[in-house]
Amino acid sequence: MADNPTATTETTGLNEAVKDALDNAPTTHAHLLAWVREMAELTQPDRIHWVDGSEAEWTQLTDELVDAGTFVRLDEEKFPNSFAAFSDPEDVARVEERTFICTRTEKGAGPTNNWEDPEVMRGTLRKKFRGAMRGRTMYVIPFVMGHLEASRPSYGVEITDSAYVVCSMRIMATIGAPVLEKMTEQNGFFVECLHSLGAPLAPGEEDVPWPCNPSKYIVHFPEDRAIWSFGSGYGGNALLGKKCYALRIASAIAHDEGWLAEHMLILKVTNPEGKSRFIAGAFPSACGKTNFAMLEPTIEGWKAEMVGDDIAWIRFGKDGQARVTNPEAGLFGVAPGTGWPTNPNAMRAIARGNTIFTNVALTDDGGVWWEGMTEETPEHLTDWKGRDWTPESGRPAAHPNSRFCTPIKQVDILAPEYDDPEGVPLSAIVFGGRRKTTVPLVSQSFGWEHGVFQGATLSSETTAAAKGAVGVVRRDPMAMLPFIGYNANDYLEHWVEVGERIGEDEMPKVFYVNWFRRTPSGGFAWPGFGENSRVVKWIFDRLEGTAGGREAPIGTVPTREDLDLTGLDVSDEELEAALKVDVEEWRAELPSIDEWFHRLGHVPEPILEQRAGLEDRLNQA
Ligand code: GTP
Ligand code: SPV
Ligand code: MN
Repeated sequence: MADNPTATTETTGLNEAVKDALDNAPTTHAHLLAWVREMAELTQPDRIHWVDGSEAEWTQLTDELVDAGTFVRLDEEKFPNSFAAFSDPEDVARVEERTFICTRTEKGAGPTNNWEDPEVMRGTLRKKFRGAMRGRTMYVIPFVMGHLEASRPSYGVEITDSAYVVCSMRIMATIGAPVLEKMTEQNGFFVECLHSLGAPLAPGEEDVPWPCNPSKYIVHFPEDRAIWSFGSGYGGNALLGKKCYALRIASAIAHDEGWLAEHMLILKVTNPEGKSRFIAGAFPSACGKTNFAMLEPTIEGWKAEMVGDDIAWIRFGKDGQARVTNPEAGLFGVAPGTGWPTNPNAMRAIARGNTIFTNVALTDDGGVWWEGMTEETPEHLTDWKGRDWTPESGRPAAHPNSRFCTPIKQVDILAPEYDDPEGVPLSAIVFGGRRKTTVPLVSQSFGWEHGVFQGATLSSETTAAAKGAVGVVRRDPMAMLPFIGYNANDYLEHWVEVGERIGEDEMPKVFYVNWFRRTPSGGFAWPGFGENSRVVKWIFDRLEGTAGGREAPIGTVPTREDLDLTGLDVSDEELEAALKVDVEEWRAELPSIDEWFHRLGHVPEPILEQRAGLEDRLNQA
């Protein structure tokens, strides 16, 4: 120590403000206090702010973000209490190639995740985080995913140096003083979520509106239930309660405890007789979950309400009944394509205000705009990069992964059951992807294992929700490829085992949809959005045992007569293209399924049997 007198002062010493914040912490939770102190010693913030989640705190932070140039305050009449943020152009989406699952063995992370030894990774990250919060405030956000009144609340604490993250977390989760109080009282376990932008400020150095670091690490330690995220301020990289906790860490917990943490929307459907059912849907990122969850039925007498739009925790009662909750309190929705004609429920929620927009375009009168928001394109905008924009600019005004972050309570079709800590009974699981060919509008699986096979081989064209090429077909098991916090083979095995444990009769029925199939001339074969209620009706009536269907090699599919097409404006060619099961197209699918299974390496036997069964049925067709 004597040789290196600066070691204590510079790397572990804490300034008076920080010491004070630790000594006067609003909690006696010993583990939390010790962890915050240790992280402060590592990251060296100028100040610590214990986030209480209050209105006054929101006002203070949003004012500061406006002053810093991170937020633009929107017109108070159009979007009350709402702000637009613009990220660094290199920090616009989840970074899958920089996302790691650090289990003790490489096998633990499996063939689909990036892996590093946890001790090696902690060493690497300690270097990255050392001094990373210099010149900044360390915010400590106590939060709960799901209900604070749950029998075992799912606590987390995010430490972050981003006020944008604090404001976004306040929308997306239940945060602040009430959570900390209960967590302290129960001495509750919490998931440690450490986040830094990785952009320390030297004394006197001027800040930028969107600090971040080109070197990014989104790291999970599932065995320790801990998350370390470095370098990005955007979405799922930084709002750690969402993908990192409620999917990656929670999926590992769910595997240990016998339940499912899934990338699914939850929809409540009520038929004209007043009977309600709940349906969950797993579609990959930017493939229609939020829109399906907020569907406005176009058929007489049917009602749809929303429970969740992105994440579902499915537990099984003693009676075997699957019950599902949405652990989130907000929507972090894709802006482009969200408009009055396609998703009026989202537009109404946003118009209530209290919303943070990121990477959308600004109108000249203090509003926001994105492609697909209105039928008419404004004549002049400021694009997401802050440049003048006109329809002649020849580039999108909003980033394709631009988002709105809005409290879920502002959704006026929110089902009252959203607030039930026990969750709602789940009748059906719908898988879906973005496929131009092959996959028909809807099919029903022959049973649980066949449904697991459909999910395991779910495929979709990639989107702008993650960095990398867009439009490439990839397999995305249960829409969870980027979010499984352990070995994907074990994950599939877990799905099979849950079905065996609960029994076929009690399990939700499984369907597979595709809203994105094209006609030979290139347009969408199916109009989608509200018209998807026709598919919902078929699914509902299949559950009731009242809808017809024909057995195709891939599952039971509706004929035209089985679907309610009253008043639907589609041509015969379009309908044919949407519904067709083309045996040749499906045969061509087999090698790519085999390639995928080869990559997985240890696909559970029942799923391989389903693969063989599909081939047999295709050969007989
Ligand atoms: P994440 O939030 O990334 O998980 O996305 P998501 O699955 O919630 O997707 P979202 O509902 O936001 O839709 C993504 C894009 O698909 C938007 O541009 C929508 O307009 C478009 N989309 C959604 N549903 C349909 C549909 O039924 N038909 C067509 N053609 N497009 C759709
Ligand atoms: C997704 O990509 O599935 C999202 C957006 O919902 S993010 O929160 O960035 O993961
Ligand atoms: Mn999502």
